[in-house]
Order: sequence, then C-alpha cells, then structure tokens
Amino acid sequence: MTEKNADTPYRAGFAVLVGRPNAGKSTLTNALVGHKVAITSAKPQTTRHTIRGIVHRPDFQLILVDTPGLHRPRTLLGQRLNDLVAGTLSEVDSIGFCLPANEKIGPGDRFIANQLANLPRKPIIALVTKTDLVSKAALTEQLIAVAALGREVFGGEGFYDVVPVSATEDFQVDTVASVLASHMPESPALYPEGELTDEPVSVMVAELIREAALEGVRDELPHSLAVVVEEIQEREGRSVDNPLLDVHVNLYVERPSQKAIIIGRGGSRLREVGSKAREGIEKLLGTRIYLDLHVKVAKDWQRDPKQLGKLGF
Ligand SMILES: Nc1nc2c(ncn2[C@@H]2O[C@H](COP(=O)(O)OP(=O)(O)OP(=O)(O)O)[C@@H](O)[C@H]2O)c(=O)[nH]1
Ligand SMILES: [Mg+2]
Repeated sequence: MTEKNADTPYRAGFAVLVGRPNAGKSTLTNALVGHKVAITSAKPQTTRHTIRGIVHRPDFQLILVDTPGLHRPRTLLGQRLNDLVAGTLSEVDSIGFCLPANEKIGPGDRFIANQLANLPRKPIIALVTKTDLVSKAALTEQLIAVAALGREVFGGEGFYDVVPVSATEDFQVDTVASVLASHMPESPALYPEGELTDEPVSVMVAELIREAALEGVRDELPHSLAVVVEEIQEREGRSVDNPLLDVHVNLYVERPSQKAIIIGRGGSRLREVGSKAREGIEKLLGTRIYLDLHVKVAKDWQRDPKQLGKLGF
C-alpha cells in the first residue's frame, strides 16, 4: 500500500460489477477486497445475492457490489436476480462492466450494454477480465472490440475507460480499484477500517456450503440448489478456550433425483461437501464447528413465488 498523498482528496462510494454469468465478477471482487467474500465457480449463475465487499486503500474506500450474472430470464428466479441487479445499478457511483477476454462479445453482452444505456448516465468502465487466458494479440483485438461496442451503444466516446485485468494473476487489479474509485464523491470512510463485507454471517456460511456442493455436479443441478442456514448455536458445556458452534443447514433441491445426487452413495457426497465447507466456515468464524446438513425437496422452487420467498429471494 502506498502512502496517502496530501494533495488527493479522500473518496468513498459505491461501485457495482455487472456482466453475464461466469464473466469473472466474483473472482475480481475477491481479488479487489483481498479476501474471499464471494463464492466462485466454473458454472454460470453462481452468485445469487448482491454481495458488498469493501476495498480499503489510503486514498479511498470503495464499496464494491458483486451481482448475479445478468441474462435473459427464463425462470422467476432469473427475473428476480435481474431485478436485483437493476435496483442496485441506480444506487451506485460507477459501474464496472465485465467482459471476458477469452470470449467473443455476444448477444448476452449486448443485452447488458443496452440495459446500461437505458439508465441515467453514469460512469461505466469496461473491465476485460481473464486476460491471462489469451495472447497479447488476442487481448488487443478484444480491447478494440469492446471500445467499439461502447461507442456503438452509448454514443460519443463510449465507455469512460476500458481496463484489462486478470484477477487470478493479480494483473491490474489495483488499477481497476483506482479507476472505479476516481468516480466516487469526496467523502469520509463509510465503513470501519478492516471490515471486508457487510454480509450477515449466516449468508456467508450458506454461500460456502453452496460453493462446496456445486463442485463436481453437472447439468441443471447447480441452479436447483438453495442453501438456508437455520441456526447457528454455541454448544453448551464447552470451555471458553475450546468453543464449538452447532450449525444447522438445509439444502433444498427441486426433485427427489437431485436429492439422491447431492447425498451420494451411502451419504458419501454429502459428507465430502460437509468437510469441504467446514474448512471455509471455521476459517470465517474462527472457531470449530459441527455442521449438520439436511437435504430437502422443495418442488420447482425456482418458479414458485411462495417458495422463493421462503428461500430468501
Ligand atoms: N484464468 C482465469 N480465470 C478466471 C479469472 N477470473 C475468474 N476466472 C474463472 O472464471 C469462472 C467464473 O468466475 P466467477 O468469478 O465465479 O464469475 P461470475 O461472473 O461471478 O459468475 P456468476 O456469479 O455466475 O455470474 C471461475 O471458474 C473462475 O475461476 C481470471 O482472471 N483468470
Ligand atoms: Mg459471481
């Protein structure tokens, strides 16, 4: 971290990362925050909540909102997620539009660009993600194509900036932070130093379990899975220096066949998910936990308004 420069004013504000599913928004969020606050996976539509990560630098504080990937909605869940993003967009100071370097600009990206063009004008910065996956020549071509998309959709100069970045190789991550922060208003810090997210612990715990459960499953199952933490309770009768938390969690799927997949032969898969998730949760909470996982079927919950409400959407 560099020294605070006496001439530059301190800024604080909100930026949001948007982009289609799998564009690398959550991975970039974690890299910017310097900690894991959002779960990531190779499957599209991993993020389902807007997650606020807080980036602290000597000259600014950036509250970064990671969002679910935007797409043409096919289910009520998809529609709710898109609405969530639209609501967030109106409340931020700048927008980082993520486009992967290794995929041609497609209808999905145009869909989002057009949505952004309908907003009251805000600083929109194109972030060309995953640069480590392409050659220099291919990256240059993509940067030119992205800039052209900006001029076409927004007119004039197009995007305020086009920044290439690799979250996994830590290439230009700090530049992304500074560029987004340059559009923040002058303001004192909005969150205490050291705070990395304002997510409730129960949400972080549920997300870590969903991440573990997503690993290695295929097809439609990832989208059919919802995780709800029912209770986190301190185990009675433990000594102060050796506490244990009981964490009770329900995993909801849409069909009995999916329940069987999650549980695995003789419960083997669920045990794996449990031990993988437990590691992350213990790190997060700083104590040992006993993780109690139950798998339940909530028929077609993605399309059922009542069930969606119960599951927190
Ligand atoms: N090589 C490389 N892979 C990346 C980079 N950033 C993200 N990925 C990978 O791309 C996949 C998707 O990343 P996420 O961060 O989950 O993408 P997302 O945009 O949050 O996806 P949704 O939440 O589903 O909308 C994961 O497998 C990541 O490991 C990067 O800079 N380089
Ligand atoms: Mg995500």
